[in-house]
Amino acid sequence: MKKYTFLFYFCFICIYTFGQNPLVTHMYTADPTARVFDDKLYIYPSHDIVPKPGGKAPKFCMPDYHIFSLENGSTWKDHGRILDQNEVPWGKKDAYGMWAPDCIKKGDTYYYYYPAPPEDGSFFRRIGVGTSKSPTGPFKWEENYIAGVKGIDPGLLLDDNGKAYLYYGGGDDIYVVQLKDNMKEITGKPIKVEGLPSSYKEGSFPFKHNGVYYYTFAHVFPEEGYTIGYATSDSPLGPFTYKGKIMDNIGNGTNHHSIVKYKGKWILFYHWWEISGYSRLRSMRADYMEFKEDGTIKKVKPTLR
Ligand code: FUB
Repeated sequence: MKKYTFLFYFCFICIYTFGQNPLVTHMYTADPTARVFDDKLYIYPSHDIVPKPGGKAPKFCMPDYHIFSLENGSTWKDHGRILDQNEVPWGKKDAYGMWAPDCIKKGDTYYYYYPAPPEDGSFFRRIGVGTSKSPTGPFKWEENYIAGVKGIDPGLLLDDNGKAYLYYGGGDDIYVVQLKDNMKEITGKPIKVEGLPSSYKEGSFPFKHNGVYYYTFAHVFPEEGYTIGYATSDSPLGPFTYKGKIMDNIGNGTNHHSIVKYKGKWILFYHWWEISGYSRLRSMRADYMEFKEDGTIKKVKPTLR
């Protein structure tokens, strides 16, 4: 191999260990929760579809969930549909409301959390959970939603001491609650996440870095629209201190993200709508993210077209 060819491939591998943006093009994917399990990168996104002609389109048309894994550092493998809206034991049928999910591993079990509209048709979503011995399923779905929890966008944190926390909700109703060891029930009452800016909107994603708890989220500024921001705390239960933006607004509509360390580098996963040109048919993407020495996060400049 010639010297320059080698250099080209070396740089390519260094720059893109997560594939090319948008990450998949055969379907619309949004709200990407990335997770690294046993050194392998997975994404647990939601799925936007085009509403049927003449059908009543809900705000977002989201019928099911797929899981993706990164193969050979470049290709995202679609492991197929793992849950359809009409298979949710406690869910409203044909509601097209399968919003942002999350998945974590505790011991040798994977726990998949997802919000869906409940059978009684009430406005607030409930959060269901399924378990599997594999990161790509199949999952065994619990018959009932997690009691005591109402809201969207579950974000999970498994602390070093084995305690797990569920963050969820949108607008002013953003909560955190500890889970029991079985990961399917809460212990104690959910408490409001304190210290967030009033611009807080949705999209919880908590993680821990160098002993600090980072709580990241989407916030909306009237003059700018959706941006991704973060706050930190010395406790998973807060209160948090707002630290600023991770990403500026990249157009109208939503943004929803996750952050993982993979092969020694931090990656921010988020979504945009470069394929459809329509904010309700989104495509997941990723860009590298860096911390400054003081633990604050450098703003990410998305590699848009
Ligand atoms: O994808 C549906 C909803 O839009 C998500 O739950 C929010 O975070 C926003 O991305």
